[in-house]
Amino acid sequence: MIKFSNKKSLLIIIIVLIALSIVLIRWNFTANRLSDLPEVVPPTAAPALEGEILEDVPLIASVAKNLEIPWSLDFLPDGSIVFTERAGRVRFIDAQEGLLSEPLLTIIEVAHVGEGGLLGIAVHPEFAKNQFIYVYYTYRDGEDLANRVVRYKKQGKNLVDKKIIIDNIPGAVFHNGGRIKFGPDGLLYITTGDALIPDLAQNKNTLAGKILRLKDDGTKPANNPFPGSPVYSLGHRNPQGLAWDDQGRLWATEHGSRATDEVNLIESGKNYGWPTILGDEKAADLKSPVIHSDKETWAPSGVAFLDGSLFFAGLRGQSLYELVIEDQPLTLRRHLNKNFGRLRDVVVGPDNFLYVLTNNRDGRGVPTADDDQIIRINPKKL
Ligand SMILES: [Ca+2]
Repeated sequence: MIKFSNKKSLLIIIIVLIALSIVLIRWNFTANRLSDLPEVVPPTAAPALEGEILEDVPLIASVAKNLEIPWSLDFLPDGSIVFTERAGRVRFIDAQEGLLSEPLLTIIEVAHVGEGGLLGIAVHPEFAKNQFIYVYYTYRDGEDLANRVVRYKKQGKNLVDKKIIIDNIPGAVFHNGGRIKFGPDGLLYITTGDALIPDLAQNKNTLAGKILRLKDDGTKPANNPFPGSPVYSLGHRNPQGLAWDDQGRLWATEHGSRATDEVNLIESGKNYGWPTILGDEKAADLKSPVIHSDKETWAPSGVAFLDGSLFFAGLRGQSLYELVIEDQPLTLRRHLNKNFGRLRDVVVGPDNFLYVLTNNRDGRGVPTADDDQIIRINPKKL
């Protein structure tokens, strides 16, 4: 038995134990991490590569490193990449020049608090004509936090002509939603969180806990389900992913409560149940998810559709999940398990590769020297 001669040796033992725990926790987070990836330039606007060519390229390559909490990315018609960093920077990977060291824009009024900040980004489907880029961010509204969608015009290496598309979306330290995407109908879809007040999700008269739909200038489409309202669907807790499949159906990922993360098939005017039902629970006029994580936590964020599968980024799950929606029953596969830590977004590039954002610098993960990163995945080798 060890006898402690004095308080000093006890203190030394405590310090050693704390240091050992920190090393073990770090090791647990980083043991499976991959590094020294081959580096690639952004894709060109060339047509999608043929399958046989995809067979010859590596599974994983690095597009950009040493980023700070990137949240969302999108492609311009020439293959350049525009992406957000949560603190407020809109950054750019030029198809010719690569990653620009200076942001296109730093949005000063972004409130980078908790899970809030500069979140979603979307390039207008007719960017070649109008140079419009849209972002979603959290800002301070007096004592409160709120979220808005703003449109800019890209002019050279700057964003100019700010126009507010929608604002006063309730915000909070957590549950801000934040994904924005143009649908095949040319309309802008926006996910919003419940701003930590669950009942707001059931109230059609607030913008919290919804998927919203607007025209590109911020006006309301005449065929929205609730006349005069931007609300497209309701009853959401914290949806952060949107993708359309090859049949034009809209899918959304959503952070659940006590695990039970969801993948939902979104239909106009439907109610997705939060906070009335969870997991497999059913109720009249409420839609249950297509699949949920039960007791596991995926913490799903961005989602993309490719070749019969939905791919979604897992934060807590530290994985790229693949839901094969062509299969009946549905199959869920897990890729990149802990290889890159927490994942925030996944987008299909013009080359049909998957582009994935890591999210290891927000204080909830353990960053490696490369983090945060944009990595390119060859889906033919998954
Ligand atoms: Ca639900």
